[in-house]
Amino acid sequence: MEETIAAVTTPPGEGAIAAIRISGPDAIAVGKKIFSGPVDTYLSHTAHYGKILGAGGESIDTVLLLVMRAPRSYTGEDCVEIFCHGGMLIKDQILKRIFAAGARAARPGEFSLRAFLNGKMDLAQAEAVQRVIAAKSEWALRAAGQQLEGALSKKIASFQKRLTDFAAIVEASVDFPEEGLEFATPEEMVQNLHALIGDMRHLQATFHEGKFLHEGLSLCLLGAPNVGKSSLMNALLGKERAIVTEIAGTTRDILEEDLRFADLHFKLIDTAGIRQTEERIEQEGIRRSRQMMQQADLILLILDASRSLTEEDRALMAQVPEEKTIFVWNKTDVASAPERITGAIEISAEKLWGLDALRRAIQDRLWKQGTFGKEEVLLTQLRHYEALTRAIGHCEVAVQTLQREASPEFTTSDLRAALGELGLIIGVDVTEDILSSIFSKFCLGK
Ligand SMILES: Nc1nc2c(ncn2[C@@H]2O[C@H](COP(=O)(O)OP(=O)(O)OP(=O)(O)O)[C@@H](O)[C@H]2O)c(=O)[nH]1
Ligand SMILES: [Mg+2]
Repeated sequence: MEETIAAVTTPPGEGAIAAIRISGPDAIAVGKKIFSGPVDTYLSHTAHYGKILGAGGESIDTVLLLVMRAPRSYTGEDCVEIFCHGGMLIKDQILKRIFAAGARAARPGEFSLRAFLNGKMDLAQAEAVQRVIAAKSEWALRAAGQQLEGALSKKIASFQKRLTDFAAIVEASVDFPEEGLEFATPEEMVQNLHALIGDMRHLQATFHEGKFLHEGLSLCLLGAPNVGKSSLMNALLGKERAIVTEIAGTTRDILEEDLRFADLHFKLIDTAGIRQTEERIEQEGIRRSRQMMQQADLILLILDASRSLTEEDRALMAQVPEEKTIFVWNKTDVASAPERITGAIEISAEKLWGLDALRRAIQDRLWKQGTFGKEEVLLTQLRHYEALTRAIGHCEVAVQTLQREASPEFTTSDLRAALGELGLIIGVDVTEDILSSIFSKFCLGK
């Protein structure tokens, strides 16, 4: 028998109204013990005005109480929700009454875990709940909302169906080898499987954008000393975050700030200017700048238009990974260099010139890079990405076996392994450990 659990579902602190959820087989009985009205007689999905009573029958608060009977509730269990005044003391006292009446405190994510276990949603949908709550941009919210509504689950289910059908053909041709050719030739099978792998890869490739939506994309300001990296950081943020001086080598450490524009969410990173130096602190800063060059999702390589390109500039231009770099020509307000770099965005961090063009260039780069911004199902969770990657691996082994042996029977175990991996995404045969690692990251009360 499941225990009955309860928690405040609204944020901590004071507010006008707070909500408390009680869920489990005794939810109605618990509600009846603490409420002024006959909770056990209330119809499902009805709201009732009354009082929460203390142990001695005194009134603790005037509330609205909502009854939702199983299975028509978030968790799929009997649920009672209490909307009380949002004072800390009131919430505490009501919770104490609820615990005294037979419920225990819900753990983080426990309501959603029960919703999953009771079949109200699959695992990918349950994971989306927290993403919807945590979404920091409209795009992130849209992707999480799609996942919550089951778009990803449907896609995974369609892969599963194709694999199952395929495995059935393979098994039939193993069981009835003489008629095997009637089901499918090995060439046809390879072709089918290739098509499926292609579609799975397509979904796999959306992970970069999906991850970006959730975590924010790292946007790194890189360049030689004194070119205006920190000035640009401040200009983009609209505040004096980083120290700016005319001394080369001002920034020593990595600075990181949240940046939002055009419904997108970035981690903007300022770095130490890269040059040869004997100074130990600066050397360490430069080492970190170089590390960022590798790790960042997108690089703005800043060049100084008030002087000619130096050896250092040219070396950096050659070193940065081209596919993720945008050249930025700064200090165009005092431009003296006759050179121009094709494709570079011309700005002045000091005069705030060209910032819109720079933002547009960043957006364009993202759009060009992938499926981002299109109406597609995105893979946003590492757990899903890893399972899908393993599934693809198993399918590829199956293709190789088919091609080598020209006999399908060796492929069935690989196909089954691939099916197993896909199942993990939507929550078939997942272990307790996986579940607890997923749901423990949820907010308390969700
Ligand atoms: N005229 C002009 N000066 C600028 C512009 N941007 C930055 N500067 C000046 O250039 C100098 C260096 O700017 P910073 O932003 O500190 O440069 P940085 O690249 O962060 O330098 P390090 O941290 O030392 O690597 C400062 O004196 C800024 O005022 C610009 O657009 N126009
Ligand atoms: Mg700096």
